[in-house]
Amino acid sequence: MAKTLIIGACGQIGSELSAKLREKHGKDNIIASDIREGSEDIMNAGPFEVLDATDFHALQDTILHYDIDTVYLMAAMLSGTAEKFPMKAWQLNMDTLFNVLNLAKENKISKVFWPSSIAVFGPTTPKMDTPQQTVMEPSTVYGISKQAGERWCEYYFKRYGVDVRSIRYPGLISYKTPPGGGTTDYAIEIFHSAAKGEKYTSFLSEETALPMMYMDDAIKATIQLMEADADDVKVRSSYNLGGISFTPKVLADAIRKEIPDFEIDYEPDFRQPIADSWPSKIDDAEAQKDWNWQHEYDLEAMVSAMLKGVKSLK
Ligand code: AKB
Repeated sequence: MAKTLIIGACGQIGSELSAKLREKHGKDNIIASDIREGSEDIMNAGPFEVLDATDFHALQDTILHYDIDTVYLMAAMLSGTAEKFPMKAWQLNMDTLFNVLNLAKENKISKVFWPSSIAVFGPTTPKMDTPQQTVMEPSTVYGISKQAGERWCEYYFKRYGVDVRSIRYPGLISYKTPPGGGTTDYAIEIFHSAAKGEKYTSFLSEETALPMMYMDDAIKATIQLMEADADDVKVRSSYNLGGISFTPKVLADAIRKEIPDFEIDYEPDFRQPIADSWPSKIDDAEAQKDWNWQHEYDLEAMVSAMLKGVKSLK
């Protein structure tokens, strides 16, 4: 069986993706890696490598050593942190992508997954039902790196035949591994406060609507896209992925259906202008048409899964 390398396997998406792929393909076929050691759950559940994917030779050595066929490049600096360290974010987000694309170009791997984001859109993009192809003038470092990355993915596909596939993730909501420095992180923090019986102070204003998705749906979409026939993958920049759309106020009201005395207040910070520049709701008709995408979790199902999950951590 061909082997798969996950870069950024200890992160929010990487950890759940590693677990799902190990369950599906057998633990020895999935090599998890990250820049540093992570939780025992990931490191002891199958092969694990400490790997800096900005180092081309270290990455190449790992790929040749394990005879890797497919790479999921999940390492990235997210929007909030990237605004604090612009050059570091650009370097991490772009160098890792070029390293992986160049190894694919040299036929050392045959398939690549690279995550893009709703951050590729900007203040001039239509906010409602944002189409696959539209105005894209991102105003954040993270968004600029993702938009450039999308252009490079498409270029490598057209020019060199690299089989690279990508999704523009909305804000992803999960409880198993904490997120790292995103603008949509409020939608996770809120559950931890609610489950502890604490008031939550949101760093986004009550009316800020953003596209979001429960992690199980995001993992399902990622694997479905990677398993699709190459001919069906028509978009080689990155696919829009919709999911659910809500504001902090709507989310707090949904939590109150299960925890009636839950309290929230609002103190918008530097992440508010980032959120204001992003779409409120995404149209994912192309993903539906090309590889039969359909999300499962609506707001109610997501809230109930999150509260159950967060409580189980205690
Ligand atoms: C972030 O908030 O930076 C990420 C994203 C939407 O890509 N969750």
